[in-house]
Amino acid sequence: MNGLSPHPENRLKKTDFFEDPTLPLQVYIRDPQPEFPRHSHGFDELVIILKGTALHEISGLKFPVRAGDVFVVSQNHEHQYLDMHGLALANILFDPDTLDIAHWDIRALPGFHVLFSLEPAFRSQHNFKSRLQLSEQNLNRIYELVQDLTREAEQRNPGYRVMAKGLFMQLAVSLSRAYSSAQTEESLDLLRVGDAIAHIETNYADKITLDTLAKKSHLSNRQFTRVFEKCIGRPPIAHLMFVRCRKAAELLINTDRTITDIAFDCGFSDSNYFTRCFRKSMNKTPKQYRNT
Ligand code: RM4
Ligand code: NI
Repeated sequence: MNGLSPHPENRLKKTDFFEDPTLPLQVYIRDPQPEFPRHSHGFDELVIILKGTALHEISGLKFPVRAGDVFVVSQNHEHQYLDMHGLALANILFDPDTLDIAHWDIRALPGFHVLFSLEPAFRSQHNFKSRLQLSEQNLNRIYELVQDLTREAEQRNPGYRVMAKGLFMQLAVSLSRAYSSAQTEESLDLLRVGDAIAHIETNYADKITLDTLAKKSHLSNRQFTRVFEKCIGRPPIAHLMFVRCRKAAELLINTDRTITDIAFDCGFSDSNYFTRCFRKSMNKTPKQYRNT
């Protein structure tokens, strides 16, 4: 079972659940969470369990959840809450493409990669032991942010979209930071991989080899490559090249530096090789990219 919905009729649509079509975000406080049939969504769901317990069935497996648990239900994954006892949760629906949260230095946080991509991908292998669990104190603080976000989205005062996105980003960073103090073996494994991904984001301009990355994650080169490809969709060095090209694209648009200088700034030691890589990732040569 791959967890993808075999029943498209149970796939919740953005247009039915996002009350404001101009905001790629929607908060629902389910207190209590009512019975709700198994479903998937055309959006992602950030779930914060506020009270009580339940059995969470996701991708065909069942995991107990309780107050303080935080996890992301990615698009197209089928899920359902069973055996609920006083379950209350904050459900933050978001459209990952429009909201585009993976920017700026949030990418330098290992916990961010874990929370939004690694944990959802490895959940079933880890029996959900790698989920984020907030202390009571952290949960209260996070809940305050959720309430601010709800208020902004409901009142729609001028500037509410920026405020809503800002608050969502603040939530994402706070949760990502909280993940760094996770203790289970499974979480530590994911944090190591998250650390390698964050390392690429911050050190792309320097020499980085597969050996350095695998060592950072305490895995063999083979294991690291397998885990990495499973989460990110490309092998580590191909991802490094992609990140370098993404940075180069920014510099091409925002600066007057020459193409050769940009190649060096982004960690390429040869500008012909840079041009080849760039064309592969962006479907344009650096020159064409700059001129469009
Ligand atoms: C439900 C339940 C589901 C969520 C919908 C939007 O009450 O929490 O998981 O997808 O709301
Ligand atoms: Ni759902």
